[in-house]
Amino acid sequence: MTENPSLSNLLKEERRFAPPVELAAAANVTAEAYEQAKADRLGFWAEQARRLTWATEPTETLDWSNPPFAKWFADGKLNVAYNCVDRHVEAGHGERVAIHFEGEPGDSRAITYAELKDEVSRAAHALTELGVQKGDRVAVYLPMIPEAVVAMLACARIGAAHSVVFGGFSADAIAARIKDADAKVVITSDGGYRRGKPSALKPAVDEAVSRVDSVRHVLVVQRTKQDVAWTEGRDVWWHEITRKQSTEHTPEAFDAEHPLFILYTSGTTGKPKGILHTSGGYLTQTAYTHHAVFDLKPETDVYWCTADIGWVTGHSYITYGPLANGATQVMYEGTPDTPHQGRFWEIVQKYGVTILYTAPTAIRTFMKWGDDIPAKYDLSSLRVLGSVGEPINPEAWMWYRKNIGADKCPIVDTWWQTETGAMMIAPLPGVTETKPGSAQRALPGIAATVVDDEANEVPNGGGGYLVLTEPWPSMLRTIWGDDQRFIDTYWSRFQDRYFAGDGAKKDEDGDIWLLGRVDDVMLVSGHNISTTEVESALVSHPSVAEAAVVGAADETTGQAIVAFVILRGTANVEDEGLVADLRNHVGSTLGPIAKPKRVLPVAELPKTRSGKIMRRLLRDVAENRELGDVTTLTDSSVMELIQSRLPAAP
Ligand code: 6R9
Repeated sequence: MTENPSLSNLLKEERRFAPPVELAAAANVTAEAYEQAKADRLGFWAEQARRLTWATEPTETLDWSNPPFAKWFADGKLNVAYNCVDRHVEAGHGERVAIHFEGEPGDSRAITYAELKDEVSRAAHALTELGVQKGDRVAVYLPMIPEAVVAMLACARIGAAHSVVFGGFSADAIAARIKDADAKVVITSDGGYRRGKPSALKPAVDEAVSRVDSVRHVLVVQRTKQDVAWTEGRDVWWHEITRKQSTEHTPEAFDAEHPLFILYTSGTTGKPKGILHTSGGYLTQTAYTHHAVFDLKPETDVYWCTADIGWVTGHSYITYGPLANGATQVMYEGTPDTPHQGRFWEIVQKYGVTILYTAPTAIRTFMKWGDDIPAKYDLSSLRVLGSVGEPINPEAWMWYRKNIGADKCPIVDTWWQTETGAMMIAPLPGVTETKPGSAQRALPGIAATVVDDEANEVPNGGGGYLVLTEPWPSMLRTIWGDDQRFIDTYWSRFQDRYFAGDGAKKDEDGDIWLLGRVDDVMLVSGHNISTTEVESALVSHPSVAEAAVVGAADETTGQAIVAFVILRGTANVEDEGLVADLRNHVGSTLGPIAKPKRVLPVAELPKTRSGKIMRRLLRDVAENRELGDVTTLTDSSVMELIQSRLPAAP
């Protein structure tokens, strides 16, 4: 990418936002943390590990004697569930609400830490009764209901690794994950509420389980009370088995490196990778980053992460980080437009949410729906806003700040991955002068940089590949059952450095800007162009709410830029002048080389369940090819919709 350094710096963003004075004055973490971690990185993490309660305090910090297989805090022992629940009750916070649950139909439930402790204990006994033992795997396929968190913590409590599968994934996807992890028990529900209707979950599990041999029991939470098929002897109602268990359960201490969970990343090709996370290092970094990046004050904050539990964001920033920190959080079951497009803001107002963590895909959707919707609600409780999942376009960032954050809340754009386990690059809300669209700096204790094809670090102003240069506590330990694939995928592209698979650039201050997946980078007339920058240029046009661009094979230029755009409320899809206008807008913002050859207005874009645009499917469309694997798509009808709108290639 460095052959054309100017092209990695197409987008110029000059806006700057200082941290709010009051927040900075009382911030959990100050600029000193960077200095401290720089002076003694391992000492810094050893200190962060003391946020946790250990049954045996670790004396070792990092064992990197067999890279890339790391061990963190290896001689320490702890119980993760004890850290997330019991210790807060023991510290006198049993009456604090852990979870304000808001169901899609409008039912709600507040669960205190004391109640959560009872529920987790009962569920832990139930799993033991069903034969689950330390070291086993349990698959979890649930909607966004508190039992999802309880199930994860119950597994952690008895030392069984959970493997959460997005509710709504197909029987195929569930079966493949059960098989790969050799799961003994599956925890599911009759169904969940989605878009105003009960939607069944158990049939997919029944089908998946019929195709594998390992599963002995299916534990079924009753949520919608819809009819379910029942296999006697195998299926067990959650409420029936947990009801009869004791609320007292002694947590066993496990090694810091004991497996905590496996989470599958879809990947673009090949079978999904089971990313393995372990206990002590993972919990240390999720707890620290949740404390530092959100400035969490557990006594007064009401935190809300809108992610699904099936995404790593739900694991690290709904279940583990916030609960390890004793936070009060909101958990919402449904979609943002049920029963109306103001549902999120109604929830912020109802619970007085102070910290909101959501994804660019949601923010762009809210932009499309219009400013007047959030304006109807009292959002004045908010003080920190977070973003995760994709690069956030500067215009979406500005919209978020202005319309949700009243032009005062700092935005923390957090870069990380399933593999990294916790946030890696993000501003600190009381320290960083933020820049719209940039995740900015590696967090204290984290080492990240940008390198070129030859692995040389690029100077400020240069672009290339994002790499992590030192091991970190919450790093994946391997790919489940496939150490070689772990080495090949992440540690072979650049020697001794972790290859994240993302393109990135450094600006003149050395701040990092993420440019999208390396697989998506376009090569036009010999120039590398990032999808993110062209998309951000399109989104900066007042008529565009969302954009996805791909490079499609082209006889003259190698690849040509094809842009799919979702227009804002009043813009007209049939307006030929608008298409020309959008092409010119990109040309004048980024330069003529970045001007899309074709701009196609569409109603929807193909996305994964975590909201990431699946550009490879759009590339298939743009090149008139048959569609590749669509199993991780949220809604498969979207592709038909796009194809039907497509004029024949010029
Ligand atoms: C947490 C999560 C990881 C990939 C990652 C990158 C993209 C996530 C981002 C971001 C730019 C951010 N990504 N956060 N890109 N800025 N703040 O999303 O994990 O689902 O494994 O995806 O998501 O491309 O490599 P995961």
